[in-house]
Amino acid sequence: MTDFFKGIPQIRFEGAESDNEFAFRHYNPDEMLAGKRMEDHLRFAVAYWHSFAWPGGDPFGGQTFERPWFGDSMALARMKADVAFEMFDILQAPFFCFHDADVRPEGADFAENTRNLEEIVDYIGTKMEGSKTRLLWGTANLFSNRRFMSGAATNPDPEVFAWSAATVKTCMDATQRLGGENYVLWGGREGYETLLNTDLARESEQMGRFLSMVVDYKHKIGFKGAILIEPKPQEPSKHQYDYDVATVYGFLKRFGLENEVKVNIEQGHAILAGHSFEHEIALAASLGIFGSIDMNRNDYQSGWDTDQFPDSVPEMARAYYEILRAGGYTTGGTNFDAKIRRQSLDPEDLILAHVGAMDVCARALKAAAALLEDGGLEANRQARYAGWDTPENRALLSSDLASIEARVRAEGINPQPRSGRQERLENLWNRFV
Ligand code: XLS
Ligand code: NI
Ligand code: NI
Repeated sequence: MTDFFKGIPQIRFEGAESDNEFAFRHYNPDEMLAGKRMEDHLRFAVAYWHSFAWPGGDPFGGQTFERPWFGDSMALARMKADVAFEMFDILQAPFFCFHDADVRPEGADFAENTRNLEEIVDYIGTKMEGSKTRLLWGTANLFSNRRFMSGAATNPDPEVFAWSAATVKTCMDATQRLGGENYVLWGGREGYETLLNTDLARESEQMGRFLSMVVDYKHKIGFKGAILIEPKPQEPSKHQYDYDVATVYGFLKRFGLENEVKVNIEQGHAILAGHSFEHEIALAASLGIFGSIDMNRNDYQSGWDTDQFPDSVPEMARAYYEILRAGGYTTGGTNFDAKIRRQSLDPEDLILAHVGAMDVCARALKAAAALLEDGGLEANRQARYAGWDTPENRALLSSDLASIEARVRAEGINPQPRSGRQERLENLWNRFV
């Protein structure tokens, strides 16, 4: 036991009327919604990096947090894990997610990195035996160390490609060892700073080969989870190849991986790409590649990927509506890829950020589930396309232009526009949210 969270009680559901700061008002794990427990719908995960590894820096200033586990030794890495599991327990978090670099100190070479990782993964494995918290996903940090400054899989230097491939193998092993339900690839530096020095054709070939090797290795070790790509349009690189869901889908098709790899969609990344969060989720679901979400929010004025905790129920309700409509998560979940602000120094801040965000998501989920149960939106959607239900009209899609022309003339087809009813649907939406 560390004393970092001393005096902070385990958070329990007390209902909307509670004035206890350290309680859930809406997140009630056992409450049944649309045939499932709320906990099993939401599948919350804590992100190790933001909560335990981030020092509080921004582009103009360094560390603001002083945590007793900051430093480079294995002993401190174990203390970090102790604190992390204490927080998981306080929150009763069903899942967590991590990068290799979040949990182990950087070694002098590849062998030491791997040794450090294996040792700490064993330690985390032991902690998990005494905890309800499971691993939603593991991943490799292929962007912080200076060796990755020109990319990982897309690096012009084949030695960086090799290092990255070897590192991903060790991280997939670690994820497998801890029973992870997914393995994520976020290509923060898989992109470019300037086209003046970049060979696009080569870099995308390298990235395709890299991903194919990841999929092959998954099958080789019998990893049962999903491989997920996390799209983001830019930042830190000027242009990132996994720009958005549509771009990732095209990439997967090109390399024949569309049935092997899904996406992990992050709220802030969707916004950076000029989309809404629900757009990215709905598109992924329609393409059959929806996997999981990184839940957070951007600052809409600064335009950065500020990774704040979500605070808007109406916005999150749109997202959960699309997730429910897609049938809910399978291996995925709601990972809080979110960090407290650099002025939020207290241990309480860390806990209450998660408590508030879990409540926001729970409210959004409840609204979305009620709306889906009401059925009004879906009935309207169905009615809007009902014309396609007749055999003659379905046949249009397997017909040809000349035959269609003949039919239009013969039947005197003359379409009459019908209302899209948008405002009526928005009114319906607002009755539930
Ligand atoms: C950064 C990404 C990162 C991934 C995991 O913008 O969101 O945190 O989720 O590497
Ligand atoms: Ni992000
Ligand atoms: Ni993310």
